[in-house]
Parts: sequence; structure tokens; C-alpha cells
Amino acid sequence: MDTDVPAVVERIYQDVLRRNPGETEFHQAVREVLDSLTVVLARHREYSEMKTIERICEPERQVIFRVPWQDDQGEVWINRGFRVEFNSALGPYKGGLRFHPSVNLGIVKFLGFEQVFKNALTGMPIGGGKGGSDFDPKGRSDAEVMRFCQSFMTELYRHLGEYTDVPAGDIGVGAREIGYLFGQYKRITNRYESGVLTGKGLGWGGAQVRTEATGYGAAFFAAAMMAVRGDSFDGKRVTVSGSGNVAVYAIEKVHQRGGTVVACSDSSGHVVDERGIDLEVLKQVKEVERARISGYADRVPSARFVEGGSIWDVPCDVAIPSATQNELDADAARALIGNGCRYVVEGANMPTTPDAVRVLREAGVAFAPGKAANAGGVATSALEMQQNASRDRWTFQHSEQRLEEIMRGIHARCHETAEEYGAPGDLVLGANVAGFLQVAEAVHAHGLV
Ligand code: NDP
Ligand code: 2IT
Repeated sequence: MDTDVPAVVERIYQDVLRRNPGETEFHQAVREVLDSLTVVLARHREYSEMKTIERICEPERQVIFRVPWQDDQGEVWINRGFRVEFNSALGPYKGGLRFHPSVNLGIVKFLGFEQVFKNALTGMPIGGGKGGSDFDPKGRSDAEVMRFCQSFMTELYRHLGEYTDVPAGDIGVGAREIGYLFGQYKRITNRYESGVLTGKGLGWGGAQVRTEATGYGAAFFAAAMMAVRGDSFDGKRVTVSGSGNVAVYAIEKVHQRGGTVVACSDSSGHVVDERGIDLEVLKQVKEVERARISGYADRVPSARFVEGGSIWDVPCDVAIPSATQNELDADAARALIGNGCRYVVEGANMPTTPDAVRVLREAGVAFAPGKAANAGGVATSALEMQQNASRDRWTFQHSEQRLEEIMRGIHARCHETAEEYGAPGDLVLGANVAGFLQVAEAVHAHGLV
């Protein structure tokens, strides 16, 4: 057996490249985790002997299927559906579904891979998976979205189950889509299996705070990070990219904690509002009307809309990228640093490029990786599963308190693990090592499967 740890890690990475050609986002996610694991392999020979890392890098199952549907004019469309069941060592596969035209196998695999470690960090009994489709819900009627969801679930249902695989939302999949997906699952299986999906409506098995959980959780994580430095949100200028589920509730919690979010965005551009983003208007424009972000500036006199451009040029103390992968590159990082930004907290999955992370680190900016900072969503999904299993309902206040405790716990675990492994303050290493150790121990215990 090779005892040169860096060489072993490099060989694993080269193998991943060779076996998954063209899946650049997946390569990127694997590289980042592997870079943190050299310190672990040096202490745990058994994980090299049993090829534990190699097994964790290989999904347990990958499902790709055809999703045919008809639009309101009767035209036929064919989309591609995916579900990557990555790792079930800690519990049923758990992770969201993304509907966006950019979805492909590499993207679903990067998200599934990240999910494995994120879910482990929550301390809840959930494995990791992810799915979705290259379907674009933008501009589609409710009836079209419903027909698409029904066709998607007609194939996916056979792979799901409350003890097998439990999807939820992600980009392009919110309460409306979860409703249609659940209805079709129930119809096909003739089972009211509440725990098969999370993010359900509050009136039919959904949990309080699941809607808010990812954004609130990212703000709680940021607050814990600041507290270590004797700092808080009070009086801070904050920018939050995106204006979807994660962004909206990150903004809400930052405001409740005394910060001011001065900018947010969507794929068409960003709005700057020095008086602080008005959430009622934002929700009306983005959630109710499903319109473009410029609609916010049309309604709020203190706001201006910047078409295209980079939201990271807007001066801030704290940046919370909450839109999509690789949205914050090295140039954006330099712009943030030039304007005095001190904290970058990932609300989205892998929004910061590896180069940008290096630039931020060299400048001493505190950085929180998504698999730790955005884990509040899936953690609250696990609380939803717990409530479904016990046919119980918790109050908003109790659920929010649980979420805050979980986020503080994840921060503490990442922080302590980084110190233990000789990299104080490095939450990327802390999250990767702590998440990996939890999964690896279970994988090892289950034998060669
Ligand atoms: P939503 O669909 O609710 O919102 C996505 C937002 O990001 C929209 O404002 C959208 O703009 C913008 N966006 C999406 N893709 C792009 C793109 N290619 N370029 C620019 N802007 C883009 O999704 P969520 O808020 O749920 O998800 C946001 C991020 O958070 C994703 O990375 C997701 O994986 C991650 N996440 C989500 C969790 C959840 O519970 N929902 C949990 C943990 C992480 P537009 O409307 O113009 O497309
Ligand atoms: O990326 C994520 O963690 C999510 N989209 C939420 C997954 C979930 O199962 O709640």
C-alpha cells in the first residue's frame, strides 16, 4: 500500500477525473474536499486500506430518465430527469431537486457529493443525494409546471420512500412543485407517506421554519462566526446575491439581527437600496408575481436597478452569495476586499470559485463554506421527517430555536475540528474533515458495500 499520503490523494483525484469526464463542477467539489483530507489519511491508515475515500467519491446509484410533457398549446417537450443517490451510510438519501436549464449529471453529482458531508455535519440521520431536471420553469403556467412534475414523479417514485430517498426543493423547486410532486407520488403509490418529501405545505405535513431555514440558518452561522471575533451583525452593511428562497430569508434574519442588506439580485442584474431591501416588496415581486428583480426598483423610490454587472462591486462588510455555483470569482473577491468586506458566508452551494476562496483567505477575510453555512435547510428537513414520523407538529418558536442550536453546533464543530487538525480559523478544512470523519466511520463499520 502506498504510504505517501499526498500521492494517494492525487491518485484518487486523477481517478475521479478519468471516470467522470467533463463533469467540471463535480471535479471542483471533489478537489476541495480531497485537499482537506491529507491530514485525515495521515491519522487513519484504515481509510486508505479500505479505500473509504474512493468509495465515498463514487455514487451508490445514478438514475437518469426521460420526462415527456405537453405545454398549454399541446406541443410536446422532452426533458431529462436525474437522481443521484450518493451515500446512504448515515440514513436515507436526502437532498433537493433542482429545475434549471443548466442541470446536467455533473451538476447533480457535485450537489450530491456536497450534500453527503453537509448532511453529516447536521448530526441528523440522513445520507446524501440530489436530483433535478434541465426543465426551465420560467414563464411556464401552473398547469404546465404541474404536468411536468407529474411526469417527473411518474418515473422517480419507484426510487423514493421515507426510508430510501427523500427529496426536497432547490433552485426552481419550491412549495408549488413539492405539492404537485407529492400529489402524484400519493396517487401512484396509494400511500400517504408524509416523510417521502420535505418542504411540504404547512397544512399537509410541512414543518414550521422549513421555508425560512436555509436563509435563517446562514445568518445564524454568520452570527456565530462573528461572535468568535467579538463582532455581530449590528450596524453591518450586507449584500445577498439571489432573490429566491435562500436569499429572501437570509435578508429577513440579517435585518432582525441589526444588519442592513443593501443589495440583492437575480440572473438579470441586481438592485441597490441604501435604505435596506424592503422584504414585503421583494416577496411580492419574486414570490407572488414571479417577476424580474427590476420590478423592485420600479416600486421602491430609494432603489436602483443595475442590469448585468456584478453585485460584488457594491461595498459591504458581509457578503452572502445565495444564488448559484461559481457566481463569485477572483475578480469579485478582489472587489469585495477593496471595499472592506470582512466576511463571506455561502448561502448557495459552491458559489465561490476556488481562486476566489484563495484570494479571500490571503486577505484574511473570514469564509464559511456552503456545506456548513447552508445546512440549516436540510437540517430542518430532517426535523420535518422527525415530525412526520411521530405525527407531531412543533411551533415556529421551538423549530427556530432548534435550527439556531443546530447552526451554532455546526459552527463549533467546524471551528474545533480546524483547530484540532492544525488549521485554526479554516472552516473549509473544519467542515470537510468533520463531515468526512462522520461518514467514513459509518462506511467503514458497514464493511465493503
Ligand atoms: P430559488 O430558485 O428560490 O432562487 C434562486 C435565485 O438564484 C434566483 O434569484 C435566481 O435568479 C438566482 N439564480 C439561479 N441560477 C442563477 C444563475 N445561473 N445565474 C444567476 N442567478 C441565478 O433557489 P434557492 O434560493 O432555493 O437556491 C439558491 C442556492 O442555495 C442554490 O445554490 C441552492 O443549491 C442552494 N441551497 C438551497 C437550499 C434550499 O433549501 N432551498 C438549501 C441549501 C442550499 P432567476 O430567478 O433570475 O433565475
Ligand atoms: O442543498 C440543499 O441542502 C437543499 N437544497 C436542501 C435539501 C433538503 O433535503 O432539504
